[in-house]
Amino acid sequence: MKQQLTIALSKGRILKDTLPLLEAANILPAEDIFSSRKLIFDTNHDNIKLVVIRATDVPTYVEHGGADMGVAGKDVLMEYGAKGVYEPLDLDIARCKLMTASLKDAPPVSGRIKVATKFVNVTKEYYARQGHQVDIIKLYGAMELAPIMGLADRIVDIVDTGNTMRANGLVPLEEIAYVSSRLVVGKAAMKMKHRQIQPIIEQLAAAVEARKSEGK
Ligand code: PRT
Ligand code: MG
Repeated sequence: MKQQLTIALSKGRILKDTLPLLEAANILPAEDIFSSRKLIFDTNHDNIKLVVIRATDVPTYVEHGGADMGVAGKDVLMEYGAKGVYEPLDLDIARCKLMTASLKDAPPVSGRIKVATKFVNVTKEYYARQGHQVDIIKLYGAMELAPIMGLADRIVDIVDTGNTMRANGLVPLEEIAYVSSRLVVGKAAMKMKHRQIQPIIEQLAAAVEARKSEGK
């Protein structure tokens, strides 16, 4: 008998790059995810369901077994510090960098650096490794605004083209991590549902390779 399998997908910008990979692994939602307000979707397999949730909630669902596997950005996984999940595959989508940044002509900071970010854990760890004392200011969005308003000396945020930072008079300084989206699998699921999960990992890996050789 086939066991039920639930895959947690990050809604937002990762989703549209995730669906073609799932399709290449022959997992197709039964209806259009983008035009629906549902949170749970049937697929072309009786035993496979998709849940579409906030990116930051994906590791939580997968670690606690609310979903068996999922797709999340490395930034989100680093910040969550997921110990209860395996990360068997780099899906090579939604690539970007986690960087520190400051105002373009910011004078050097003397003493403790004030850093605004939503990546509190990653930021703490990064500056600790550099031997810097920092005060972290947790924000939930629009980190770019913080230095402009005098709230912080630095920010830690995601950079892709750099346009957002440039438009706000900021310059990226140091790269903390390369980010792309990863397939994650719960430790319990990997053990109990290995026969179902392993072929999906392999098909997704093949889809990632195919996409790479198309030069995407
Ligand atoms: O928006 P919400 O709070 O619900 O959740 P979220 O922000 O976590 O979700 P979403 O959909 O915005 O992003 C999900 C994931 O996409 C992130 O966790 C990253 O792994 C990945 N990703 C890839 C990005 C970007 N590229 C990206 N450019 N996430 C965010 N951005 C933002 C960035 O925060 C900044 O505001 O885009 C802006 C920078 O882009 P450039 O091109 O101007 O440099
Ligand atoms: Mg967002």
